[in-house]
Amino acid sequence: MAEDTTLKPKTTTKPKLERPKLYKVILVNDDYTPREFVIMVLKAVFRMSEETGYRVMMTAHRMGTCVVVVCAKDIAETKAKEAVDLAKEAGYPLMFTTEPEE
Ligand code: TYC
Repeated sequence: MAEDTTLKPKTTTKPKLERPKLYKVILVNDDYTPREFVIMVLKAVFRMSEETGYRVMMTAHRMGTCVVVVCAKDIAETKAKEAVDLAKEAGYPLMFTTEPEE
């Protein structure tokens, strides 16, 4: 019967898509890579200005590490590899690592 029809409130919810985790690219200090080379890599791979590159390089030089950029995992890994490859080609031990943001 039509009178028995009860209208139920819609209780289904759209499954929420998890926001993809962001990753940090981290510049690691060493005793051998020239300062100018570090700045060149930061400018070439991470599109930094001379001034920002200098500041990031000096932060890693003084503190041991410096976060270069925070971005999607695949981009972080590609950029870190590009930067490390440039250093390897030039014979420097310069390291960039990636890690998930908290
Ligand atoms: N410590 C290096 C030097 O004195 C310069 C340098 C800075 C190297 C930052 C790596 O991530 C780095 N020549």
